[in-house]
Amino acid sequence: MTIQWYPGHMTKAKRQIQEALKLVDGLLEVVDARVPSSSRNPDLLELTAKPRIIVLTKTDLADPAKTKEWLDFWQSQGERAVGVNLLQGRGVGQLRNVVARTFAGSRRQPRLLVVGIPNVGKSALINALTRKKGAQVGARPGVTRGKQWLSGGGMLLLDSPGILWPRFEDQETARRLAAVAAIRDEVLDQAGLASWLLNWLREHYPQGLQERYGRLEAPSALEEIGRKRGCLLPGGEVDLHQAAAFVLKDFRTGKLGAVTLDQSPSEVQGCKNWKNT
Ligand SMILES: Nc1nc2c(ncn2[C@@H]2O[C@H](COP(=O)(O)OP(=O)(O)OP(=O)(O)O)[C@@H](O)[C@H]2O)c(=O)[nH]1
Ligand SMILES: [Mg+2]
Repeated sequence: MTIQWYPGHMTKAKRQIQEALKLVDGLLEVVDARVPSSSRNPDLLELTAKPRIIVLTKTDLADPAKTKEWLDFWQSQGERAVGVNLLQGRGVGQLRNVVARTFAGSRRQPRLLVVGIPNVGKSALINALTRKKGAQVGARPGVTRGKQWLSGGGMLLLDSPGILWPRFEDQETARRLAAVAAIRDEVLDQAGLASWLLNWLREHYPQGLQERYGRLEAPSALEEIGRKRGCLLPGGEVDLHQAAAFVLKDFRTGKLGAVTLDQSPSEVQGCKNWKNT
């Protein structure tokens, strides 16, 4: 299974982002807390020297200890970084304060470009900050297509389409991004992805798996779950595609527990994503 997704609209969006950077005072780099290092787009890091705030979204779905480690790590590197849970509005006040501090002294209200990979919550973040529902939000990647200015809460925010990069350096990163739904499911081998995820969870977060599916003993966890859940084809064989969709949905909605797929900063060695931060 090789995962690759770089549709034409992302090339266009990258150009638009480069143009938009000239118009703004800084950027909010939106990163998914379940993949704090894999979801930072190496292409974006090189775009500008303007002030940047890293916003770690979906902290409700991530391992809290790892979230803290990543935030502490970035702060120790001199970055501004805030964690948010946009479903409950947690961390949004703190982010507002960081924005206010960063742009204190500026005569106009800050204009910020919101960037990140698909489906990390860029539009949801804009709605939370502006206290409006101006930006379209959706549980699949590729919802925002054009750029759109939205104002409120004392700032002017520019929403942008999520972009990935043309080639993933390693498929482990690609799989993690696919697991958090940053890559369209239609271009994936979902059964392969779900099997990989289940094996990984068995090793790293077995408790959530057991609570949801009971004890798993068969060599293929995906098949066992499919059988337990009655995802069967007419002949009685397990419908692996249906079972995979089920498992991925459970993972993405937090039913398998709060999980961070990336290692902690202390465990990552020579990571491309932050060597130049
Ligand atoms: N659990 C949880 N879900 C969130 C959070 N923030 C956003 N979401 C959900 O994530 C999904 C994607 O949100 P969007 O705001 O559309 O993401 P986006 O980054 O704008 O996506 P694109 O425009 O497709 O690139 C939606 O289903 C949101 O409800 C969060 O903090 N926690
Ligand atoms: Mg969007």
